[in-house]
Amino acid sequence: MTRLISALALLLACPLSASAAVFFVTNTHDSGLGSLRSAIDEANAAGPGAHQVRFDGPFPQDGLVQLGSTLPTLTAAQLTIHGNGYNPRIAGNDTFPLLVAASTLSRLELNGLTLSSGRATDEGGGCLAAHAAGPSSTLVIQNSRFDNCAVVQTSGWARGGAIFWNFGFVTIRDSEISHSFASTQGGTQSDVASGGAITTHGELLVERSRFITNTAIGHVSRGGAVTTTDSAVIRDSFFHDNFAFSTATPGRGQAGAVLIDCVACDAVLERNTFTANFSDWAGAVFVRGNQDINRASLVAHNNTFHGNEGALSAGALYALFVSASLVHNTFHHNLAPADAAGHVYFESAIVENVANNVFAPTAGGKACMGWTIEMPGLDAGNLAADGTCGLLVPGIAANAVLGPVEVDYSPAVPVVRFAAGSPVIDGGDDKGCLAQDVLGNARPIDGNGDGHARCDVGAYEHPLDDTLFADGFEALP
Ligand SMILES: [Ca+2]
Ligand SMILES: [Ca+2]
Repeated sequence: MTRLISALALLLACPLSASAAVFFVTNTHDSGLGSLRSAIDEANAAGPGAHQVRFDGPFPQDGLVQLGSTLPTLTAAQLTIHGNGYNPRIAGNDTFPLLVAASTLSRLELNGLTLSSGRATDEGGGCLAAHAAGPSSTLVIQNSRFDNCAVVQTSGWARGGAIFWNFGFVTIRDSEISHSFASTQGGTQSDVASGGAITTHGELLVERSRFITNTAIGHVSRGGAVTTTDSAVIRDSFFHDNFAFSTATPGRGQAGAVLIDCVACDAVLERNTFTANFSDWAGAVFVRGNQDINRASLVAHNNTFHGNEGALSAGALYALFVSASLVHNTFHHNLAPADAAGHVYFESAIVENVANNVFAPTAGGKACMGWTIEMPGLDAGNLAADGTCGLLVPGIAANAVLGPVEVDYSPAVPVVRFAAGSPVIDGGDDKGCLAQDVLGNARPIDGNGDGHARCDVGAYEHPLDDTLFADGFEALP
């Protein structure tokens, strides 16, 4: 035993990271000593260990690394590329992908980088591609931006305009993906564009991130910003102006912002806001299990859906073969044809808790449509502007004039705020009251000044002295 303990002590004294090495990027050159390309070559050749490519002085603040070709394929088993506060901007010229990972790479972290103008012309990933990523591989993106990244295919699948990570675990934190697109130009059912910003077939975690103006465009298009075929947790994030646009007639677009398409997986949406996203089916979010006995679970808490459009149906949310819990969501001014679902469409869905949601007026279409199996564990505190959400649970009747609203785009996650006097304010049911609202503020607050702190309906908990309408609409940052 003593010998074993001694051996363990020796192991602890020589951690595996002892072989880790740091390679510095000190200039903006495309190649040569001190360049990003050279540092990646060195990391690839360094053998086992958690290596790091790190920007450091005299690399200029916000320095632009203008690439003339794809960077060396990432072959190190574990690699971090760290901007180290210099905010390096790594750019292509719209003709080649920027970063490609080999199957040997098991963990990649990008921290504090901006990547732009990458183009893939194979399966996907204009700025970061890991076609061969395995089921245990990990991608972590933090404090980074992707802009104008794309995959453009003449036919077949186009997956992940900015990022295609085949399998494994993907985490995106405190980052932004914008103006990226997945495009395929064929005209058949097998020409599928997926995930204008990212496609992964692994588990996805997104926190405090923004997805702005990303597009999937093809005969079939799915997930204007995000497509995953495994479990996903998306929280504290903002999706605006993403499109899944189909060139087919009638349209075959699904999920303007997020598609979670899986068998028996878990979809968690917490404290997100979806505005001005578009597709044919599900203007914002589509969650789909694959059959009745393998339902996906959907937990949607404190989300706001405003101004999204489903050209055929489901202006905001489509849930198919899903077991769903909806608490404290705000649906407002989403759009679909008059005989279709302006806010939500539930099909063969088990509806569990439905509490403290506000189904405010649509911009067109009925608030709720579809076919559900009702089994509410909790049905309380919902407000609806029309009577159609009795589909979810029969207790939801048309019950309120909810009053005017304003969309405040100034928080990182924008909010829909109702005017003073709205029944939304202090109108919730305490049984369904979540501890925080969409901004992470504690509930409940006495929002109507009667001395009783009660939970509001919807995603936002209004303070008593809300400055609503005092300063007009905020410009989108
Ligand atoms: Ca309140
Ligand atoms: Ca009150």
